Amino acid sequence: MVNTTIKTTKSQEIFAAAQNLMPGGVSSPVRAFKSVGGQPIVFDRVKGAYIWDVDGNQYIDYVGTWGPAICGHTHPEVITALHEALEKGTSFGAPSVLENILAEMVIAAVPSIEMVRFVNSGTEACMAVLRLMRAFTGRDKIIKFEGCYHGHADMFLVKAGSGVATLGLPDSPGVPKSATSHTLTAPFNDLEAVKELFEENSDQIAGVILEPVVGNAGFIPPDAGFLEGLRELTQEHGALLVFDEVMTGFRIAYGGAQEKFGVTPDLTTLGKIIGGGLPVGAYGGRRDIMSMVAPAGPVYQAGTLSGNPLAMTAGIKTLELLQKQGTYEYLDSITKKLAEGLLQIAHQTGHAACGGQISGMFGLFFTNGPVHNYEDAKKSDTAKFGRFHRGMLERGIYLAPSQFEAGFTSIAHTEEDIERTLTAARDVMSTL
Ligand code: KE4
Repeated sequence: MVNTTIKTTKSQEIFAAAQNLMPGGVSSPVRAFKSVGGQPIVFDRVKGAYIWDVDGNQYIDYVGTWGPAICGHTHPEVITALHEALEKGTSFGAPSVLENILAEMVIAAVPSIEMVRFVNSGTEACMAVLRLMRAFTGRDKIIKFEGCYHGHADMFLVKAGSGVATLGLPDSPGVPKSATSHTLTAPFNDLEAVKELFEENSDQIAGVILEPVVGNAGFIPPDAGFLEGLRELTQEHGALLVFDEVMTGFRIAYGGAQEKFGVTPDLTTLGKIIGGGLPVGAYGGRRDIMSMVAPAGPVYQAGTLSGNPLAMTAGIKTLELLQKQGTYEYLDSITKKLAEGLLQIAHQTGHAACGGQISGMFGLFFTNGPVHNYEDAKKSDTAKFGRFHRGMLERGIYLAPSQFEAGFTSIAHTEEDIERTLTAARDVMSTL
């Protein structure tokens, strides 16, 4: 039996104090462990595939600060580059060559992107891309998919995923009906539903935005033909196709899900990995559309720290590291071993479970499945997921604290880490 008692005294003290200072004691809801129960862990430091809490407990980290740490935390080459950049300043609020360098890398990598604008978060990127879609087409309505999360801007908080799904807040208070009246939703992987929405709202739909591989309702890949079908439908109706690759960008493949699946959208949003762990977001796409963004065009969007030298530096170095030969083959191989191992153990220990992985992104649902959309995902035994999460935490494995999130590996995770994780999973699942 692996040691199953961890000391969390300091975590508890710090989190208790935090709850008096910040709503829920956190800077982002999903961190509060609401859907998995128990005491959130307060962390102190990270390195490679590992994270340590304030009580000194070490964990194998499969959250990776929600995706950015694909090269492992505090990669020495990223840290060195940041030290050098720090000496030259933390923010200019003015053009820097670093923005050119990262922009060139993003444009070279992502099939849909001919021009790009940097912002400070995925939420900002999605907000801006929505405004741009509407300006370019002169139409107001958009289609999003149930369970997909595109940040916390009002117009997206309709049957959203991630923390919204976790907290059961599909339509958060404070979001006026006027903000969401143009937001249409359909089940993920349901082309017929999208066709109907276009027929019912012909010539009014600016575009379709989706996570090409869903990570915010748990891990849900596209069914064969789904992305291609959306590409055809949007072209047929004069609407735009937007891939929100904030999570999948540079993770599913170096060129994102659009490279992996060979479907090129009109616009793409990015975040997470392109900032190497510093605050970043980006949106980009066809030159004729991006040329509408101020000051080149009339569509306004701005940001004090957009393109800041530290995020650009960390992003540049991270993408350089990802270009190394064999990166994505390695990510796919260790993550496949993890995902298949978890599934096999779940079935061997008598649990209904399904899941999968693509490259360094994976998921496990406690339901028979298959899971094609958010309704299917919601059939999962979230209480059992909570017990699984806690049991793995007690054995030194840190998984995303929600059934409605995806898991992430990095090039720093080793075969031994995967073996240790599967040993812990067997221990936990045999007692769930
Ligand atoms: P940020 O504003 O959190 O940088 O990005 C919003 C966003 C947009 N689009 C996709 C596909 C995303 O996954 C995200 C953010 N992802 C969540 C994790 N599911 C961030 C974690 C959190 O909210 O604390």
